[in-house]
Amino acid sequence: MDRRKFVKISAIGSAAIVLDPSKEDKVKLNNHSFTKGNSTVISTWKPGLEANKFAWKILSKNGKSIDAVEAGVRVIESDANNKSVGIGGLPDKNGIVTLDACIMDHNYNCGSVAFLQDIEHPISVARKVMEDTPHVMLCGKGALDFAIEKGFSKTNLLTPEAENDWKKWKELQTEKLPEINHENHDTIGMLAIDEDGDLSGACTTSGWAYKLHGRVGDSPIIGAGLYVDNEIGAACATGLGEAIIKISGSHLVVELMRQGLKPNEACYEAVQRIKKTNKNLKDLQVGFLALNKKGEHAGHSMYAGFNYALKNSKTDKLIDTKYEMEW
Ligand code: SD4
Repeated sequence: MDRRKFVKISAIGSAAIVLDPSKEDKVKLNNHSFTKGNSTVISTWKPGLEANKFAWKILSKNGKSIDAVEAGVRVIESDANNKSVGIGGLPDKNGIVTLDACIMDHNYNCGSVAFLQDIEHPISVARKVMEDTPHVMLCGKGALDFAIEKGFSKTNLLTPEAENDWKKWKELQTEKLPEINHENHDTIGMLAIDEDGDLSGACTTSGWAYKLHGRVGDSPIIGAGLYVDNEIGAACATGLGEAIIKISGSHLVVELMRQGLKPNEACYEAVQRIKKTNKNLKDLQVGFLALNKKGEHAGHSMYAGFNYALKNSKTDKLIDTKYEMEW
């Protein structure tokens, strides 16, 4: 979409809101209504195919989207072969696995944990933060203590394979971090809409491999790694968290949809914003996913290779997104 058309759409949107502030009419105007039978789940990268199956078990029985996204991403948190999430995630510079996760429901309720250690399911701790505390975000030792108090048990997250990879990296005697690129992505962001037309999302990761101890990425930050607005749609992000945080990426995608953009246009615009706000785009992979109230979905990434898994009553497949550049 060209800039002029986008500005025109924004202007029409604002004028209509001024003329008719009723929420119902605004939603109708923007054509953001949900039709029964359209419940859908999408999630980042190929492992999302497996995660979606578990989310779908809940959605297909008229379950809530919040339960679906939690159940879906937990599958990947438990997958020791996935080097970007939960058990088996690559550690930080000091050889310690630290996890980030967040969850958000259709009522703007959200919960998040960052820099969490020794807990297999950060997403479920994030949900407890959302449901059992007046806070949104807990981190580090405080998040761990809270998890233990809530009955989660400690687990060693560093697998021998991940430890070996870390040792090899150490032996290179380089301070250089591996780029977040097509080889070391798998963070899972998942968005779902249920039969009541309610949207939810979840995002969970072990973050950037060999990051500085204490580094937190976009994934646990509401508005950066994930955002859900039940009137409009939901979005999540994967890739270089530092670039995503700078533009509040997922919130941006949802707000662009509020202005009338389709999911593909909104994700495209967010990637353009990353282009504008970063001087060096070499190896700067980011990918956005969006799902709107009608169950329409899309993604867009900076570099080739980003894909997302889709499941609904009609289909179960992996979709390659459009992108800006080849590697
Ligand atoms: C981060 N966004 O910690 C995450 C990394 C990621 O696939 O998405 N990897 O910056």
